[in-house]
Amino acid sequence: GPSSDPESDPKSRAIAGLRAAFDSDRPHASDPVLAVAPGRVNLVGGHTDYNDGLCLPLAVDRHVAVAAWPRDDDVIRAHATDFGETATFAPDDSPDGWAAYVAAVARVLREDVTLPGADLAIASDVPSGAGLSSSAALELAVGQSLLGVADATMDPTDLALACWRAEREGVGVECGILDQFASGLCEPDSALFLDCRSREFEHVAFGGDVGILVVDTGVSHELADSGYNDRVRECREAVAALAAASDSNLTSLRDVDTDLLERHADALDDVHYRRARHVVSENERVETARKALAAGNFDTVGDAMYESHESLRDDYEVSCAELDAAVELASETAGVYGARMTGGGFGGSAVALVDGSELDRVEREIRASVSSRVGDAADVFACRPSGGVRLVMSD
Ligand code: GAF
Repeated sequence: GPSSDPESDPKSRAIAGLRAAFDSDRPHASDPVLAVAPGRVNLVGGHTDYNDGLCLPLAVDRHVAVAAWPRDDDVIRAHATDFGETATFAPDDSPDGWAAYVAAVARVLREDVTLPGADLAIASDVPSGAGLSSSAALELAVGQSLLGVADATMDPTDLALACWRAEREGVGVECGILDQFASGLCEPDSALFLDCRSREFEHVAFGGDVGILVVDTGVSHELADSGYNDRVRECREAVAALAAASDSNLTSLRDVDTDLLERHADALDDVHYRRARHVVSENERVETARKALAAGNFDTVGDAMYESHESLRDDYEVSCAELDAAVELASETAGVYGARMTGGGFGGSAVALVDGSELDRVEREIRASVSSRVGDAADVFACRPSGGVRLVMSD
């Protein structure tokens, strides 16, 4: 597989890419700084983060790696080894495409930290557009590498928040903190229970042997072009209507429970009612899954995942035929506790929670029918819950 092939290891590719792109015109004596940040799946808690709600992600063992050398000016040159492009920009420039993420992270960090310019090379094995948070992984890895070349440190929560601001301000997606916190703060062999209102979190170790399987539908999504910002707006409108109807100062759907929602259902049209019902019920499912995960009650976690998928499909309307097919296929496979779409939706990936001792067989079985059931571009891979962003030795 890809992880056993040194050619495809993002760390080695980032270092080789850095030397190939930049060493010839500016030889370096020192070893580069090397940072890695993971992609993520979310076990349950979809579209709750921007509603001040709860979620339960874990980091996957797929990473964006960034190798970096400091410069003695304030210019950043960034080389994307995976598509052979190099972008060069000064602090006030606003480059397009992938470089926008790099520039946005540097700009936000410079508000708090003195950063020199840097030469960077980026390599990734997090599929992009697959709902696995490749952009947050890029942001966190770039941020950690820039701190590394500056010899600066930052509280991991502050780094995650800086990257979240970079995504919102630099790229224009009204996302919540889920992806940046998952890529920044997860620990191996556990999920991250995250309260997006207080921003407090807890590492939830699995109470038994479970595996994680990702089914990437191959249907690419682009958050900025999708209905994502529409959903953010619909939730805001639902909150305003419920606040008026209940004559209370609730400020987000986190303040709404099933009881309040049902009492004031008349204040909402059908669409806004269903959007709110998804968020309110999803927060409850996260609480349930968190406890069940720690206790080893994986059937309960799995049920919460299936219910979450149905709610995202029917009430929130962010699924698609390929995601539904992936979840259905997983649900028919022995050894699977539960499955749901993960990420923003409208394409991307589904995640399945699997009996750890059955993971290889489950992966083989799902792989055998994934192209006929989900689509020709679909891919299946098992992953291990891994740690968040970190600096690693570069040799
Ligand atoms: C995307 C967003 F970036 C996250 O903030 C989150 O809302 C997620 O969709 C849905 O849970 O990944």
